[in-house]
Amino acid sequence: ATSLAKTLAQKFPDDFLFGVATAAYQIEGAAREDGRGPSIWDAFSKMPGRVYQQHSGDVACDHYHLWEADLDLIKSLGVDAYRFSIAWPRVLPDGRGPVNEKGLAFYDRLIDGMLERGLKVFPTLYHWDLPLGLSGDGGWTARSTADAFADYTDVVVRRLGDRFDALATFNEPWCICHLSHLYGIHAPGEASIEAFAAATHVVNLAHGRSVQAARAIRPDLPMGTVLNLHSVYPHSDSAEDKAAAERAFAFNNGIYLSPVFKGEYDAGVLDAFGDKMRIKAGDMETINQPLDWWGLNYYTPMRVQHDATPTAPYPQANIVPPSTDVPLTDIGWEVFETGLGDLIREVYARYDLPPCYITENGACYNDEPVDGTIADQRRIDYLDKHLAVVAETASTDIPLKGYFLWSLMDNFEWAEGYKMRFGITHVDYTTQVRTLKDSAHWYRALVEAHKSGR
Ligand code: PNW
Repeated sequence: ATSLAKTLAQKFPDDFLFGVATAAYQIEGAAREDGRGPSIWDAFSKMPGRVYQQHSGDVACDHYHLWEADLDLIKSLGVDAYRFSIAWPRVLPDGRGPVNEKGLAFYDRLIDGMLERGLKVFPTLYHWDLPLGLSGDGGWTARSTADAFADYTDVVVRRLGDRFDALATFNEPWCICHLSHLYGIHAPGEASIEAFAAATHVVNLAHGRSVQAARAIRPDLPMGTVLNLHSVYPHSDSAEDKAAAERAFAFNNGIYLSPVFKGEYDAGVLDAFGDKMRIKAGDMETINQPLDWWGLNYYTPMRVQHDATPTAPYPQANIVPPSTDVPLTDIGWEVFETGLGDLIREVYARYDLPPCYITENGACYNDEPVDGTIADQRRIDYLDKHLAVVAETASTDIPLKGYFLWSLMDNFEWAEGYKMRFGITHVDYTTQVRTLKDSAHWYRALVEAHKSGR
């Protein structure tokens, strides 16, 4: 395995950056400690039937207390950078108003700990833990939440921003809008076109407002956003399915890419949702801030088929579940590394984009320890295939600068609770013992070989 990792390592540009990623609610625990306010995920996870066995992030990986050991773990992997998120309800327990110094102090310690260990600091401002207090106004469906997000950005950047290497506003607007407000699968569990359309525009607007707020304090801070784009494929070669795939691209990707990078919504999106988006004069200019970088999260492709139902809502495209003869991870997602390369080429062809980091990629395999070893060869295979595509793409004229593996360790996998494991480190949730999986050893060998080769 080590010699294979070496061969792969040689294919990356010298200055390519390797990292690992996590998110606050998925690892921190300490949900009621040091003045943290509740978030929509604290509330959602306690509602019956929403999260697998009503698991919650109350304790998670107890990273709030074990952060030093966790930073040592990251350091031991030899990676250059750590991508994590800042919990808004720790900083502003009610979402707005009084600042919670103890919450800021936690990230202050964490960031200093990263600097002591020579790790680059890649925070994300919002990875889904909206302060519950903002739900009263309508959460992400309310324009006032974009104001609150800009104020929160101001507080964070003032206090911590001098030590950030790059700041992301949002993690995955698609999950915040589609999954949480249209399909109702994630918090707050809304399922309406009205909520979806309103949230989409408010999240896009909040991104622009946040970039402005951050730059007002630190004009040189490299600003970006993290998108989970979908590599969309038509289920068949029929003209109908191809047209459906194009609509699905606009509905799932364009709806975030076009406002941020072109300052407009695609025509199909406007026709379908424009009257429910409550767009005001000047909004599109606010959203369209030039960015220094952007992040792409990629796990699996999206295959779609024309939806012939006469009343089907836009984009009249059904997602076709993976067939049984393709490889699947334990969460049921198709393994298709080609989709990553196709997707990056596609979006660089369609948009004028700054440099890109792969901010998440990884696989869910639920292997448990056997005699102290976690033999997750399937994860190694997944990573090997995807990283080969990343290396190949990074050596073209596409500015692909780095890769963050999801995830440093097993954690609270949202609606799937602790059942689904994406970590390269195994977490025993009873003892909080972390054990490196074979994939962690493999990743370390890859990063080490890359370092020694440059
Ligand atoms: C991303 N879906 O989430 C998130 O950024 C991570 O927090 C998460 O742990 C990781 O991917 C693995 O799931 C997603 O259902 C969660 O389509 C669900 C979906 C997509 C992304």
